Amino acid sequence: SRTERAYHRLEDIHGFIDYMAKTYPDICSTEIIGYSVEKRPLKILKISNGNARNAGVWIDGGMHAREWISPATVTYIANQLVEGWEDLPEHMRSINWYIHPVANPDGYEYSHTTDRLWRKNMRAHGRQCPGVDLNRNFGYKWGGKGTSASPCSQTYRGSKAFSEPETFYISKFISGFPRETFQAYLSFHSYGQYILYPWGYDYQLTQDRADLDRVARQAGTSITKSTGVKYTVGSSATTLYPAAGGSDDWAKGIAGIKYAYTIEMGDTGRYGFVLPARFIQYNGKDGVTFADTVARAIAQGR
Ligand code: 0X9
Ligand code: ZN
Repeated sequence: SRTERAYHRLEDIHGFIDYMAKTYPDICSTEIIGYSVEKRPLKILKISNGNARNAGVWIDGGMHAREWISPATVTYIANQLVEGWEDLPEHMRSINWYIHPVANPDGYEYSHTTDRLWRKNMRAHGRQCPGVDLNRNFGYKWGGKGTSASPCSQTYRGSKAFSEPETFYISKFISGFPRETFQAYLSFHSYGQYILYPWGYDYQLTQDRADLDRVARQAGTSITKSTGVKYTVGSSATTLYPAAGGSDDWAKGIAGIKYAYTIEMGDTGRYGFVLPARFIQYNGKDGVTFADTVARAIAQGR
């Protein structure tokens, strides 16, 4: 089938999710896990062979409004999983996939209509600047390094952990499952071509750093083999900068999800956030390779 070469508005992405659930009811279903500050639905697509005992993998995109390649990549992954389901390797069909392409729907729409480089959500603060950085609002080491208490900052952490519905409902949804359910939490961002693992809040590393690093490097190698694109692998704080309150740290530190990654998609800065749509296909393929690698690691139980 024809590959789309355009960035889509929220309505279209949600329409795609609904279409998937309608067309492939045996493996797809949708759920609204909550509503954003401006009351837009927080909509996810579940893809599964129906076995409730499967390991779960959470994938989100669009937490930062201007990172348009992220929802595009996540939507591409969903499409490849569903359209190619019968031909997928067993390790990918025995995962329950939970896919949330636009985690910041208000900001995403604002970046289309008003300010292309908008990052945060659309929380109003009276006469002060609007917006909370959702990736500083999660409840692990909230308020630490790389976060700001000023509403006008691009990295404003919010008034308290999970003050924002967009982060609160993700944590609520995941916390509603038995603790062993989710084995991976993949958060897609841009840009820079990095595969990052905890911690983000500080330079320390996790006990199982070797596992996180090995799977990340496997993914990086497979990606380079398939599209030629290179990703830099390392912990968030050491590779990028320390920043507390990220979704990945919460997934690892509180939800107990083993494979917690933030993937910074392309490019490395030529176009940055304003990446032309002709690059969607490369990024989409790389996203699928990443999901494949993580699913394989889960199947191997390490
Ligand atoms: O700063 C961020 O939130 C992410 N980079 S971005 O350019 N997309 O804004 C990196 C987040 C890495 N993870 C943590 N710091 N926990
Ligand atoms: Zn981001």
